[in-house]
Amino acid sequence: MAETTLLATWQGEHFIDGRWLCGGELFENMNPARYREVLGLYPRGAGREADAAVAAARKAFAAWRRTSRLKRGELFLRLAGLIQRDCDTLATVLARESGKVLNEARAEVIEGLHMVEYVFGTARQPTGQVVESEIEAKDLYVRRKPRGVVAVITPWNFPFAVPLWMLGPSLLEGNTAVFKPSEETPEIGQRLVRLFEEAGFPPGTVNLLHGLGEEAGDALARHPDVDVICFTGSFEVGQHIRRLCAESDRKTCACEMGSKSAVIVCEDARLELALSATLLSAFKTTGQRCVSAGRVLVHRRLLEPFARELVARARQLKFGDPFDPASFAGPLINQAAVDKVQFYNKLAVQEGAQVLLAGGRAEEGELAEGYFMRPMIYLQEHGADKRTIREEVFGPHLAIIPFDDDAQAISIYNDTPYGLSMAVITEDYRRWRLYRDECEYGMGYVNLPCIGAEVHLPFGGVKRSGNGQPSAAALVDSVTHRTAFTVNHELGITMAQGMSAATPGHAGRRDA
Ligand code: UN1
Repeated sequence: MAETTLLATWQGEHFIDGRWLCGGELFENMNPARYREVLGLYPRGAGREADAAVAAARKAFAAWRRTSRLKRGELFLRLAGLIQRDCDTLATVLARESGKVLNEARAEVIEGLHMVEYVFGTARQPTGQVVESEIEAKDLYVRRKPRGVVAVITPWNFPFAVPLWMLGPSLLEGNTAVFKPSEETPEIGQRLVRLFEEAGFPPGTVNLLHGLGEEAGDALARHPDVDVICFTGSFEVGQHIRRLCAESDRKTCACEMGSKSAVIVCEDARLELALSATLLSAFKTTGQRCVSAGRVLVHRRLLEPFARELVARARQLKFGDPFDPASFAGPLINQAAVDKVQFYNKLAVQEGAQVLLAGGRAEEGELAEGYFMRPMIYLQEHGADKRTIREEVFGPHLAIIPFDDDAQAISIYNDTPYGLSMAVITEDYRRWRLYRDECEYGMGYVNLPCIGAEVHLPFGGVKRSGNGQPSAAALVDSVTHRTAFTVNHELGITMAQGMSAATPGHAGRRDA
């Protein structure tokens, strides 16, 4: 970048084994709304720091896993109080470095808070099962055990809530963690770790490793002493992590990756509801949620009024300063994101789309200083050879795709490599049931946008969107293993399945 101004003085530090550490090469945290503004400097951790952080987590695991689950849970109650105390500051930091509008940044802090409250609330809930045996004198138990050291590698688009979806269940279950926040949003990650420290989590239970994905993130993913990788990000990186896990002798992962989510507007849809659901799904967060809709499938009978009104309303959306209450959404995160959206905007035209709203870079006044873009909306028939209606764009880029009946809508919806989120707009209970059962997704909605999940649900997808290990409430399955434990209460041994238990000197019994 040519000229830069150092506006703020955020100073990044790693947090390893309860100590804040700096040193070595630094990277800059830039403001996406004013791309010449450096918000802070952070250490560029890699192999050496990853080793230290993993070693600290491994050391802390021994005592942490033996600490009462209830005591571990109580620390989350304290953490919740601290997040409530700092909510406004956290929202401001989040909006500044991610470009998310303040109201949404606040909603994300609240989403993180909800996860922490949920984790506290579940601490006293039963976690195992007592199971009957075919032998009367035996008791069987299913008990969850922590897996060990969890690497938490998270994206910039949800830099507060998503880390908590992963850190919360991991720590409650007795794992320890190394958290690598996105290099685009290191400050909010660091603030979160400071609150974990203040809440009293013991040294080494939560470690913070700053750095670039291909350096610090990769070092963690390859580390032989990491047991689980919790990752949210692109399909390519998720695939790399899955490969590393397949080659390792014990590592597992929970990956949440890309999407080409959609809103489906049925023949009987209420137009107002369909329009609002589409605008929110496609353009909130500037289209940068993993669940953002890149497609709206519209019954041909509604196509003309829907498209006309959608475009009229999209023109009125303000993409501007994250701190201006009139802004609907802010900038894209960086130049690479702008380039990607521009590439797909152009490709849509090459693929014969009928452009209804041109989109492109917004450059008037102060917008020229940030990564601001306007929404693009186009009409496109579904077809096997069209990339823009199948590939993830991660920006304000929306295809309107007509359909003639429910069966066709379902087959269009499913005809992408992804399966994350789906919203169907209909008044007909038979119809939404059909979409519920036939569409491939992780999160389904009726008469709502396809964004806005709550934390006490599983969050994940199918096909290229996930590896069947959802996050948030469902992460517990990825960060624990279920052990079977059997106790005999009689003096002799009776085997199950009718097997003889006779050994020299003992007749044994085989009367089960
Ligand atoms: C994401 O899409 O990157 O469901 C996370 C939602 C939010 C989380 C989104 N609760 O829209």
